[in-house]
This record gives sequence, C-alpha cells and structure tokens, in this order.
Amino acid sequence: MKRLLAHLDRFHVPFGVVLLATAIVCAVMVMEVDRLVFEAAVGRPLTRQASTIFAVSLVVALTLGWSTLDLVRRRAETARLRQARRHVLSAIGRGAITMAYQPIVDRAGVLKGFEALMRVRGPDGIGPPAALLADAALAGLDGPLTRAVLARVLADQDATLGQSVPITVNFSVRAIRDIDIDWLITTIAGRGLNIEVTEDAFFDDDPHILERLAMLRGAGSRLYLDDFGTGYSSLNHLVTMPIDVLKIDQSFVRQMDRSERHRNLCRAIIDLAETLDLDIVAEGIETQATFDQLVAFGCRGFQGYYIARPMSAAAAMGIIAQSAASAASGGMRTTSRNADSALETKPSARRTNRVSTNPTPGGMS
Ligand code: G
Ligand code: MN
Repeated sequence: MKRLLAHLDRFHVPFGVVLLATAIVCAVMVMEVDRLVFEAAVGRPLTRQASTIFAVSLVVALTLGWSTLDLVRRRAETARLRQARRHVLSAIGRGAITMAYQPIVDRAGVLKGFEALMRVRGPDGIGPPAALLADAALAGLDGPLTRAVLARVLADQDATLGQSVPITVNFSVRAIRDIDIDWLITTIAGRGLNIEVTEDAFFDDDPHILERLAMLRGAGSRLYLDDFGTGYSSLNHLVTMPIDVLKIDQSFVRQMDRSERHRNLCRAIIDLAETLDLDIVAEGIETQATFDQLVAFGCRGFQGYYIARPMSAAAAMGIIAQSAASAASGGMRTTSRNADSALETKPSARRTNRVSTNPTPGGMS
C-alpha cells in the first residue's frame, strides 16, 4: 500500500484519475452485491465467481478510497508547507521585517532597556508578526527569520539606537537550536543584546539548547525567561537553568487591578525571583494602579502600555536621548526606594508615558 501511494505521489497521478478508478471499482462492487442479493433472494446457490468479484472489488475500492483520501491530505499538507515557506522567505526577501522597541523602566521611571518586538510591513501598514511566526515554525524557518530580526536590530543600533542601552530579542527554541551559534555569539557579544526565551526552551531539558543558552550567557547576554508562569517549566528549572531575569506574563499583570488572586500571584512571583536572586520585569502594565502595586511588591523592571507603547527605532532614540539628558543634568536617580516621591520629582516616567498615550509619531503597537 505504501509503495502504491509513493508511486501515485511520485508520478503526480491526478486526483481525477484516482477518483474515477475508485468510482468504477465501486460500481462493479455494487453490481456484484446486487447480483448476490438477487441470487440469495431467489434461493439460487451463490456462484463462486460473483463472491470473488465482490470480495476483490471491495478490497480494491477500500484501498483506492483510502489512498485517495491520504493523497488529498498529504498534498494539501505539502501545499500548506510550500505556502508557509514562500510567505516567510518573501517577507525576509522584500525586507518586510521591521522592529518596534518597547521601553523597560525601573521603579523611578529610569530607562533600563528595550524589548525588540518583530513587526511586519504589509500593504496595509505595519502589523503584528503572529501569522509570520506561525508559518516560520511550520516551515522550519525560525533560524532565517530570527537572523533577519537580528540583522534589523543591528542596523537600528548602527543607524540610531547605539549600544548604550540594552535590548532584548525574542528567540524561539527552534531558532536557538537552528541558528549558527558562532555567528550568534559574535553578533551579539558586546552589543548589549539580551535574549528572551519562553519556558518551552527548558521543557525537554534538551542539553543542546541549554548548552547554547549557557554559551550565549557566557558571551555576555542576559537571559530573560518570557511569559513566566504560563509555560510548562517546573520550578526546578529556575534553579538549574541559566536564567538572569523572570518576566511576569502580561496575562497575570493585566488582571491585577480586578483580581486579588492575580495580585497575590504577581507578588508571589516577585518574591520568588528575589529569593532566587533573579531580576524581575513585569510586562503588560496598563494602569497607574498596577504600576504602583508592583512597585509596592518590590518589582524591579516595568514594561507595558502605561509606561510606553512599542515604538519605532527613531522614537526609541528620542527616549534614549531624553534619558541621557536627564541623567546628565542629575534629574534622574537610577535607584530609589520611594517610588511615589521618585515619580513626583522625576519626570522621566511621565515623559516616557506620554509616548504611550500619543503613539502616532513612532507608535507601532
Ligand atoms: O510575551 P511577549 O513579550 O512576546 O509580548 C509582547 C507583545 O505584547 C507585543 O506584541 C506588545 O505589542 C504587546 N504588549 C506590550 N505591552 C502591552 C500592554 O501593556 N498591554 C497589552 N495588551 N499588550 C502589550
Ligand atoms: Mn517577549
């Protein structure tokens, strides 16, 4: 059967032909059934020839029917894969990958860095990357896509952002597995580029992935564990894996204002990070109340629409320049134990926040 399917596939036998053959065999089978029923009804002994034809045609019809279905399924899969591949390669080829940068600040509103977020330039403007990421995963093109992202980030650093402010880049497990590790290490080392991975990077304890993550860390990248609390990792991973920073998932943070359970959960994650000597960033902060609450819990990094929306490299450059100017004029402390007074006396958080409420110049969320 496998060989028959392979032949049909190899010679690209049109479905029409396979279907026609199936139909003819089915017709023969129905005629034979009809004859057998008639013979049984009139009490005539069943002829061996009729039973044999019936049995053979039944087997052939089932085989052909099954092969047809399997062929249709496999060809649809191949077509989908080809389409995904074309989608990703053409996006890379025509330079449609662009980056948005979302600030991460400390409790005093002082800029700590940016998360680089992929965006895709299309005919209707700049859009989210979800479809492209899904197609890259399907077509096994995570590596090339991530290389294109890194190329964009490097170009943005060279053109506008510089290397004074740390930037985190998101990596899928497949990208970490597929990408040329020597190239990656040379590319990110010394450029202030950090790596954000989700918990599935540690899910199967793949020694190859862990080894690569450790190498990147050795080269100077900080390792962020993204969407913490939503993946599959066991708490054991937090102590055995090479991680520097936990990022509390935005689905928890966004519910803090409404739900005491979520507030408690966020506080517990912050305490856990503190206990394990990990840095901690909350993402998805959308309100002042959430921000204040997280400050009270001892959170150290803050990211979300309330702080600033993801923005173009040019707009991010503006924030870096403002931040450098405030630091130079002594108007900004990098550590403060009292967030409220820090916010009153330090305009940086509000200034950054103005970008969030007025996304038009560089807004790319
Ligand atoms: O989990 P990850 O870091 O990959 O999520 C980043 C995504 O979340 C980005 O696409 C970004 O636009 C979006 N995002 C960032 N901050 C906020 C926020 O405060 N609220 C919401 N709803 N989405 C946000
Ligand atoms: Mn992320």
